[in-house]
Amino acid sequence: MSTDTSHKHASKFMSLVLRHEPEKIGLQLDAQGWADVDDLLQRMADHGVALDRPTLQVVVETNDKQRFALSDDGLRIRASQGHSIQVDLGLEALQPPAWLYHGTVARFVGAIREQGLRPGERQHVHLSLDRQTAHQVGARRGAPVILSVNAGRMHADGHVFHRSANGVWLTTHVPPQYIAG
Ligand code: HQG
Repeated sequence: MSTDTSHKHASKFMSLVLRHEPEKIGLQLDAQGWADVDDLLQRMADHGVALDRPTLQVVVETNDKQRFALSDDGLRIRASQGHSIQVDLGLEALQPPAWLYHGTVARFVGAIREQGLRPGERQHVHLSLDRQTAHQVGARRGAPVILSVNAGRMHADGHVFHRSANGVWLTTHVPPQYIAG
C-alpha cells in the first residue's frame, strides 16, 4: 500500500468507528464523542489497522476535509461532524451566511422538495459554504444537483445552525420553503 492509500484506509476506518460504530472495536466514546487516543490505536491495531502515534498525527493533519480533531492535550480524538450515533459536539449556535448549499443527486430531489432536507442516518443535515464544496458532496452519489438553502431566512425564523470544527454547517431539518433551485 502506498502511504497515501494506507492513510486513507486508516482515515476511513477512523470515520467508521468515531462516527458510526465504535462498538465494532469495543471503543468507548464519551458524551462529546471523544475517544482515548492510545485506546483507539490499540484497538485499531487489533483489527488490522496498525498505525503509530506520529502517523495518526499526520493522518489527522493531512486529512482532506479535516474530519478529525485532537484535544488540546493530544490525549483524545473525535470526528468533527458526520455522526450517526448521538453525541453532543458542544457547538455554539451561530448566525449562518445568507445562503448555504446542499449537494445531492436528481433521484432525491422530488422527496427533498416535498419533505425538505432530512438528516437521514446522521444527526444533522450538512450544508456547504460554497457551491464547489456542495458539488463534491453531491458527486459522491452521481451527477451532482446543487440546492440553495435560504439560511438567512431560516435563522430569522428561529432555526438553529452550528458550524463544525471543519467548517460544515449543520442544522436539524431544512423545510422545503427554504430551498431554492
Ligand atoms: C439526501 C460527507 C430523500 C441528501 C460529505 C443526501 C458531507 C434526502 C442523503 C457529509 C432527503 C444523505 C454529509 C429527503 C436529504 N429525501 N433524500 N427528504 N433529505 N436527502 O451522506 O449531505 O466525506 O447522510 O441529499 O462531504 O450527502 O463523510 O449526507 O444525498 O459533508 O466526511 O440523503 O458526508 O463527508 O446522505 O453528506 P448523507 P450528505 P465525509
